[in-house]
Amino acid sequence: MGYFNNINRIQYEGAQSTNPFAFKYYNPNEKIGHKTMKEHLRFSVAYWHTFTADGADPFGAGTMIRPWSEYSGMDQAKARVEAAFELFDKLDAPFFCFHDVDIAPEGETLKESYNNLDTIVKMIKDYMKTSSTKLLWNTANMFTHPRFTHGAATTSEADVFAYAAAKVKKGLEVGKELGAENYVFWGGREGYETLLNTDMKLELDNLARFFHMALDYANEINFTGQFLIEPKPKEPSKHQYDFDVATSLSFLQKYDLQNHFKFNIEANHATLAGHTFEHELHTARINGMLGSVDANQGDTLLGWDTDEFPTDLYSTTLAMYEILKNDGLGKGGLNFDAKVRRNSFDPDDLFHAHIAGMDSFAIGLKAAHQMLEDRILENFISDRYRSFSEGIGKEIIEGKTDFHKLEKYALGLNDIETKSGRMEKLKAEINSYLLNAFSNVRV
Ligand code: XUL
Ligand code: CO
Repeated sequence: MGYFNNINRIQYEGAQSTNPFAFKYYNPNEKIGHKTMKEHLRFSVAYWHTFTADGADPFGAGTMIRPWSEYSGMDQAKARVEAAFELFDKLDAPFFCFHDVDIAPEGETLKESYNNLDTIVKMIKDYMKTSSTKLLWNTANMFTHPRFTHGAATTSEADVFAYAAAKVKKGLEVGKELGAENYVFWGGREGYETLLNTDMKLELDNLARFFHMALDYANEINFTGQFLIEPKPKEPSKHQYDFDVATSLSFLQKYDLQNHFKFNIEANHATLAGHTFEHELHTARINGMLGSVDANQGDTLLGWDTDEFPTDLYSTTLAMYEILKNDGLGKGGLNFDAKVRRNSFDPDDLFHAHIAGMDSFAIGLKAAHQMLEDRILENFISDRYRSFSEGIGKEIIEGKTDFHKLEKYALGLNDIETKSGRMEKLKAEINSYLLNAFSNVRV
């Protein structure tokens, strides 16, 4: 007995296929450069959106038709595990991710929550013995329960800080048990609503204390996963401390944490911060801090975190460009922190959504790989900055100038020549790479 009985294993059928339950562009074993698509893309299914969420929004009840809805409590949690591994297998998903409360219901007490978690973790571990799907990361949900209303590590209540520490301690133990490649910290309520009641310095100092204690405990139990911070500027907090990569990086540097963390970059969080997805990936990359990706997209007409499945090929191309320039994601992956729309309520939609996301990143990978092979941006950029590799520019770079010398040089200048930035030409070039990525797979 299965949960998705009408669906077989999703196969790559190529761009001509009209089968909605087939990959058109994602061909797991196809080599792009020195790695297969599967190795480049390291796709992951997010447990919360796909198995736990019911489609409820602030204006209406859940809509999702799910074969496990007929159960409740721990029975439902167990049914979800069965369904999850069926879906992972049918998509041949290399990874999955979860929060503690996605997989097991919270009990009346912390002890009871631990017991529920232990039961489900044991079940997941059994499934993982025969499944090829691994755990990309797990995390603790420290934002849903009312106790976290003032935050978790940045709360005004010491008891809540202790409770949050216990949840992360348990999360690291669970991560170790299941062989997690990473552990994620997303500070949903680590921020403030108003400065009128907030001791920001104490809250930030406490957040750093919390991270140091988490690192100490990971060392103590020999948890070898990578620690990731997932920046987001707002929602649910009005102002979240991990606003974006640049802000979070300066926090990590101030508290001597930068060598122990990387970033999990989410597309829709980037746009909420007023950045592009590629800006956040780029900022992380040039600082050696790009760890993993929550692959989704926002809606330009809506100002909140819509978590749509990624289908914008321009964005997946520029994202894959950054990831390839980073020489891949290492222990990280492309986690679909994405949900089907409230009115895409059939179980089939879960497959359509993942197929769409996987195909979109496969196209992005192909286009970006070719752009890099041909060095179209690299050549343009190195030419654009050529003035810094000769003459006065070279002296600036080599530290051989000062303001006296530069002033003397500037006084001797008659005409300063500037060159065009050629943005439109570059954009048109990217379009042709995207179209070629399509036509390549058609032959
Ligand atoms: C919320 C979000 C989270 C994190 C994990 O916007 O992205 O699901 O990815 O807590
Ligand atoms: Co996320």
